[in-house]
Amino acid sequence: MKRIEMPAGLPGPVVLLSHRAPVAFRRTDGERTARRGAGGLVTALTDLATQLDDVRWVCAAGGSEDVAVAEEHEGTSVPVVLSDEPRVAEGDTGDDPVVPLRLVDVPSEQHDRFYGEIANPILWFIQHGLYGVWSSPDLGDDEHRAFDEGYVPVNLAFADAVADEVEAAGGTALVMLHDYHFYLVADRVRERCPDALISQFIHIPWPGPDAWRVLPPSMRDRLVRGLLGCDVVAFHTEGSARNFLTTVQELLGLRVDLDAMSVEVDGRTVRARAYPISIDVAGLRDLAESPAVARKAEDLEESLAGEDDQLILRVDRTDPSKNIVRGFQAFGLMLEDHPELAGKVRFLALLQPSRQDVPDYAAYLGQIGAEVARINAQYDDLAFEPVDLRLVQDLPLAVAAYSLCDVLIVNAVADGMNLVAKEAAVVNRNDGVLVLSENTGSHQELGEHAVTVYPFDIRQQADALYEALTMPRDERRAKLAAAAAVVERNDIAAWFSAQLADLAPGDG
Ligand code: GDG
Repeated sequence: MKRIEMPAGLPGPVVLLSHRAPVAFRRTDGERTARRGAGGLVTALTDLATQLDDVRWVCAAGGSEDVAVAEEHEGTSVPVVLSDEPRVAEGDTGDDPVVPLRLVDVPSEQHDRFYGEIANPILWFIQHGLYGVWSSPDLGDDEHRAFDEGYVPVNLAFADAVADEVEAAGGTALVMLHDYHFYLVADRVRERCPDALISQFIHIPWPGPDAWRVLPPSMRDRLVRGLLGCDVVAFHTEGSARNFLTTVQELLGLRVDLDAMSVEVDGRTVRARAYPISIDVAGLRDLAESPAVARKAEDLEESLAGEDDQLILRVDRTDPSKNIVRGFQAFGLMLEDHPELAGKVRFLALLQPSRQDVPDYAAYLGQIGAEVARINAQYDDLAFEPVDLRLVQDLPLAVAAYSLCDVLIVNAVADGMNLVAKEAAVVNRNDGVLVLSENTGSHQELGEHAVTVYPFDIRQQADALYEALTMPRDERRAKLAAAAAVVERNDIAAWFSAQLADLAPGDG
């Protein structure tokens, strides 16, 4: 990643909080091993953390070996080398960056309630508009218990770990909290550390106030109040930032200023801001040129039948918010409309099974398989199946497919940003066309260089796929170049720098 500009005057150190850890310890054949944590956010935060002179990182202990490491350090921070070969730092570590990690362990039953019953199903569903409220959710004793005995105490445990780190640094720090798991952290940290500068980045959409009325005031007011402990509450889009402030106004009755995008709370100003997240362009291009990706690309090219054949791609977690089933339905409809394309177009879906402990997610994966089987059965006389569904976790394969595809479809019902669209734009070398949902954050930056889709309209998505597949080469090339330029301008370093600049004294 490019260097991040640190503006003058920020209080040190930086204290980061994310649910996922940048390293996962395991015990294999009696030996302790460690590997880097998965996921784009953790990778980006690792790049940030390793550039900062004074940083501490609070995150969840993910397994028993993480807990063992934390216990060996008596619950205090563990110095960890965050390189390609991560390890607990011992002795002289040379130039390798060492980051103190505070691995927070909470009782597993509490954690399951916090994560598997509130954050992932309920908050995720509300914030992506996934409920059909005539039938769900039903909030009964289990959900109330999950909130009171899971989400609340787990948030307080993480808040106390963050506050301990701030206090250990003398009470002033820049605290950067991440995501929907931790809505109750900021006001607790504020209580204990009134001089800390606190921001929270929310990576998923923030809907308007009415969406939050799915929850009773005892839950929703508490969540919103918790966030008001921040100095800055940050989102991917202006729309989410505005929705946050109108939620504050409608649910809590506070007067907000939509021109200044702020609200006064207990004599403090809380700002709502938008910073569209992006990717490490150079890092991704390096990966795209690696032997591992080249091998995957060769395999893929071999599996594509003829010279003129075209490839539609999607890369997603099997999350209902990604709208995978409607995407297949649209593809099926397009083939019915244009039978001449059957046997010429393949739809490669690289899907990572996600959150299979949540019943709606398990059912969704079943629906995906059924829809693919339905379409493929209609064309069983072709040389290849129209839909090539692969349930895999294989980043080199995904990047190889980004580089080769003719069309990338991202038709999410709602998506905070969607990094897949940005990644494909910078590594595609086939004048690929982006078919992009209007409900993604990335549509705000890339929409004019994409074919827009309306995620509930299957007819329109079928027509959009056809338009993308038949678009003249020149137009394809121009759109892709323009999309790539947008991503290059606003890369991940720019995302961090903009936030840090706004947090520095004098802004506001
Ligand atoms: C949340 C928000 C927001 C893909 N296949 C593999 C793999 N990937 C990587 C992609 C990409 C990431 O996963 C997916 O990122 P998205 O942004 O598309 O989606 P979410 O997971 O839902 O992320 C989203 C994001 O947070 C950041 O703020 O954009 O709106 O929902 O980077 O390359 N990674 C690995 N193996 C794969 O097979 N390891």
